[in-house]
Amino acid sequence: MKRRDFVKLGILGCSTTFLNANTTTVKISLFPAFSKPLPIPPILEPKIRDGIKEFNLTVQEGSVEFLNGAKTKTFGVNTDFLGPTIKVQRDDTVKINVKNSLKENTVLHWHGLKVPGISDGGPNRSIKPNNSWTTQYKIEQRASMCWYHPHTHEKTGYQVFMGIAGLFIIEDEDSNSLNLPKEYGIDDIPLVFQDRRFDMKGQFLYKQSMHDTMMGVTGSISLVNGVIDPILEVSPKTIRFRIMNGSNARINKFMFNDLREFTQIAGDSSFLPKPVKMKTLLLASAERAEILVDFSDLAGKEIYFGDGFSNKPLLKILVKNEKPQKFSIPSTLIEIEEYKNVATKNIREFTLNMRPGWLAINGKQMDMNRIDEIVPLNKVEIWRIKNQQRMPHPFHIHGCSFRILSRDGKATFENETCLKDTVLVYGNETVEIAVKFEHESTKEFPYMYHCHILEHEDAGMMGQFIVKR
Ligand SMILES: [Cu+2]
Repeated sequence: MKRRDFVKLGILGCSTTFLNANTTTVKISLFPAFSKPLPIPPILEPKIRDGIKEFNLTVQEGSVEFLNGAKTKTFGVNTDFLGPTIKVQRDDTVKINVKNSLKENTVLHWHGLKVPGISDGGPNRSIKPNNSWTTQYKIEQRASMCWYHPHTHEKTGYQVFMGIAGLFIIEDEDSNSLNLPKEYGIDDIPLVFQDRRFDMKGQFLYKQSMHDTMMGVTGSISLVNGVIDPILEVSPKTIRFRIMNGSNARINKFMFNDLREFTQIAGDSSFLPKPVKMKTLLLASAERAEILVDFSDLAGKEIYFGDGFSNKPLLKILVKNEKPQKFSIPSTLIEIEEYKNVATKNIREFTLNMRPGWLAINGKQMDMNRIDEIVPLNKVEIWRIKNQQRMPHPFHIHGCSFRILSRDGKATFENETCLKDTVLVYGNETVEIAVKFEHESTKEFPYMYHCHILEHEDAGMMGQFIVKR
């Protein structure tokens, strides 16, 4: 980590050379770095009818001035880009009406939610333009930050890149009773990190080549909650960040420019058993983490949160000049009893395959007319995921959460001892997980397992499975 470079970039902002190139007639430039406030996705208020929380989500076209002088065409949910946050309690019953106002098919998938296949929003549940889909399910899982995004057959990457994604926060008895910062947008702050590539006219430049399919689409411009280089103002106290890597393909190594220590308390699908201290946090596409950061030493000062791989500041944090407040982090968080009784004979193996132009799992590319696995309901199985290339792949499974049992036979990292729904399988690595499905999925509406590099998913690194008694 070249710390000095990171700090320097933070002050000077990014180069504007490319976007000022004189081949375009449109005058586009970056806004001055760290000039716009961080937007907080609003919490969507449900209508409550007969005890059911009803949410309306409209997937629509929009436009956003990400760059100075250009209106970028976008997609969003109830707005131009990204979507509102859904916040529910465990045991709530929710009804969600999804309306498609795009000119193309789409669907919303509830990433991380343990819901039956019929409600899951996979590619088989395609919503035509000007059509709607209503689904209803009960929230039966632990406190966590899940999310929703499209899962349209062969177009997931494009539609996510255009902006369709939103957070889905679940609270439960643990999260309500633990002593943690809980004021949404004040000291409990959602951060959706994405990267984008733009063309000379300031439009998103999605998949262009075989290289994009193989490496995944990345861009040199970073967005946090839909804004380039935002600023966040906080009090000099401990702040909780709920972080999501919402990029199509990029892996982030999150860190502060002064290399300060912070504490991870939760991952994809639950809190950790106990807090884990760290200076860098690695998240692949679709992974989430909650961290606590103590800013009590920084009253009246500023600090940058950024990515150590690209050596780039992503968020400027201004700490108010107020009386600092000390906070003591709980020493333990939750007990995880899930998926302990593994029947070792139930091992299911998934090998990730990659050749130029061909991405597959167990030698088969995604086929909507083929069911790849039939999995028994309510039985803990071991799934063994083998990566035989150098490129890491984030492997995601619908309709469940799981525990990571091992990486190449060794215990996984301490900050992955929570429940997960996506696991980064490193190059030439074999990961074993313990997983159980508590809902059924059918041939008509099967669950998916896939690589969450969305260009890999769309190119065939995905399979379908049924869960039945
Ligand atoms: Cu992949």
